[in-house]
Amino acid sequence: MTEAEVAGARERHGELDKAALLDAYRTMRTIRDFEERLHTEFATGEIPGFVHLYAGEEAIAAGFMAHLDGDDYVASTHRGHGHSIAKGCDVKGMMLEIYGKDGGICRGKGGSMHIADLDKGMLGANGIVGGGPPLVCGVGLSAKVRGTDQVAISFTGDGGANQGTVFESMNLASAWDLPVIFVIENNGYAEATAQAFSSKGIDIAKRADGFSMPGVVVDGHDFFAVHEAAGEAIRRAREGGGPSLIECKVNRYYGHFEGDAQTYRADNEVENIRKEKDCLMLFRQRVTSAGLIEESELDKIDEEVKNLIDEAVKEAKEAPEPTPDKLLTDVYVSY
Ligand SMILES: Cc1ncc(C[n+]2csc(CCOP(=O)(O)OP(=O)(O)O)c2C)c(N)n1
Ligand SMILES: [Mg+2]
Repeated sequence: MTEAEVAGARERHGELDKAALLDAYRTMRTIRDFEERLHTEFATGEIPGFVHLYAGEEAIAAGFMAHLDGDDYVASTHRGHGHSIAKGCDVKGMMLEIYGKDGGICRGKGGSMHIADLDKGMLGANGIVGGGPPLVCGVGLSAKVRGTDQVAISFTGDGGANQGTVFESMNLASAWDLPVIFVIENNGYAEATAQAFSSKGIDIAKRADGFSMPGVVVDGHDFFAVHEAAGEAIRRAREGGGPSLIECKVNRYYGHFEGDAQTYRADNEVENIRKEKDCLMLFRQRVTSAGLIEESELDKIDEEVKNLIDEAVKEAKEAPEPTPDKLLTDVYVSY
């Protein structure tokens, strides 16, 4: 990249102005409402398949995606609604998809765990734990060979972080200086297994040392902390400085999947986190106490998002199912 291109990229992804703060809040609020509404609707039995909710982890998706352009890439997980919304996927199209309807973002054939929109750089939610990191090595290599300043971010859970695919990808990304960021969303559990049962007590971020790349831990409830760490890693990747590992410590508000009885969690575990660490609450406190944004401006976003989600659910329920003649379309890229 020339110096002018680097300067341009810096400007594009620089400090948060008021519009960027409002955008970040809207993203987090949209994810929260989307997920809370799915929690209620799933209980009615109308939604097919598995649903894994991202509520509680919104600051991570919003903090990273605030730095991305439309042509940057994201590879997500089975808990992918938040990443998809933050990367700009159509919210109503996602709701239709989760309901398995014809107008869904993948024509109702993917469902919650396969939401993808390649036009938005969203490579997909992914039912394969540890499946995202190899994908970002692929698109990262492509961006490098084509000489663009695109970056690629993979999200992986604390459980997924122990998959061989993740280590292999970090090794290759480092050896080839790929413009890639490996994000670990450490919510303390892999299904019902607490992290202490599957790994020996060190921060996952320290594994970066083994691959000669920077590794940092951030509070995944704090949008500003995530945004800052993300900005540094993404800037480095765009400038040709290679990959990074960022571990975000966070909590999930609901079970592993909808329907999980969560007998493995302490009483009041989630209630206490909601009171003390909720990302929307922390964000609101910070921007209003600093005089950056009025409470009423955030309330207005809350209202607009509520209406959007109401409409999305209503439209998804009323939409037609795919017809049998569509059974064999979209199976292969060309056929
Ligand atoms: C390769 C593979 N192994 C196992 C599973 C079953 N599985 C689905 S989610 C999950 C736990 C993932 O935990 P983590 O990576 O911490 O993500 P979280 O659900 O906490 O977001 C497992 C074992 C899978 N989908 N794919
Ligand atoms: Mg986990």
